[in-house]
Amino acid sequence: MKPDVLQLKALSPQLEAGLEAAYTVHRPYRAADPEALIGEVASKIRAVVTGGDLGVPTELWDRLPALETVAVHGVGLDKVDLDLAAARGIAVTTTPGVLTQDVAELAIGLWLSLSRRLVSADRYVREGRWPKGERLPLAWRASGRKVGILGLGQIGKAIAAMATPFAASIAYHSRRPVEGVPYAYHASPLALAKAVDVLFLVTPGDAGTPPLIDAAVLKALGEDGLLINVARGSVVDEAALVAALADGTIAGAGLDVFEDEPNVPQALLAMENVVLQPHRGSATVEARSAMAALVLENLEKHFTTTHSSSRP
Ligand code: 8YV
Repeated sequence: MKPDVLQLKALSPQLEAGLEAAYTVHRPYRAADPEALIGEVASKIRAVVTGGDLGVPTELWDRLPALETVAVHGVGLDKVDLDLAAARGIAVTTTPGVLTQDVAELAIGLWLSLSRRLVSADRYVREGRWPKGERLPLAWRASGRKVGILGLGQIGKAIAAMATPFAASIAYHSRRPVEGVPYAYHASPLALAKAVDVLFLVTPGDAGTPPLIDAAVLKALGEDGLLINVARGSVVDEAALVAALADGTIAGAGLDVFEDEPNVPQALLAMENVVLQPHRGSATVEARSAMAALVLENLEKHFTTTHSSSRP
């Protein structure tokens, strides 16, 4: 009998087909009554497939007594209760390595778009303002800026490597100094913000702790400072960020993630000094294809090696 899998969000056709081939897949997000569907199948669900952006809603754990594994399509674990999973012996897997370059590229892209005003200049052309001779403010040179990276993991290191040809210097803050890197370490997000012009956020989110980037850090980044967030909305005090962008405390922001996705604060939509993306860091053909393969591999490993003998 195929194991029963609960898929919590829409995923690529490649991944959905792979899931269907090996499992009995239940998709509450597509059901007319998601609650009723979960109620019907909950007792037999052995695996949950979810995104890093969505995780596993707190109330779901208790409803899934037969749950053995959670396969995350992504690398973020901030919305998966790892303590609870460990206490119940539930294996949690992610898709590391295959989206590193893609998220780093988007971060660099946001920086360049913001500095060179690519998105607002594109709007200027499309809206027919060029022939009218309307004024378009000058952009800023990206090269020669001091770059800071909050979170020097795999993606942080990839951003540092990609930023190297542009940057005057690269510095970082992580919980601990990272061995063997040529970048200056700062002991806190505040110290890092003070020292740099462009601050990239790539640190894991943690909704349970106060945001690392608050009004004081934004003030330290300063009026010429740019903030690029490809991590999680929870890393930033979003209200403080909106205020800092509105009153010129910082110059601009490139944002791929938000506190309450897919809801983006209305105030940001009207600002020219922001570039906004709908959580697209890993959204390339290449990364998503490799992520799909890895989710299937992680599930297959679980069901063929770990548990096949213990279940009928
Ligand atoms: C995805 C992510 O957008 O890796 C993560 O944690 O947030 C992203 O890669 C998401 O997980 C896709 O399902």
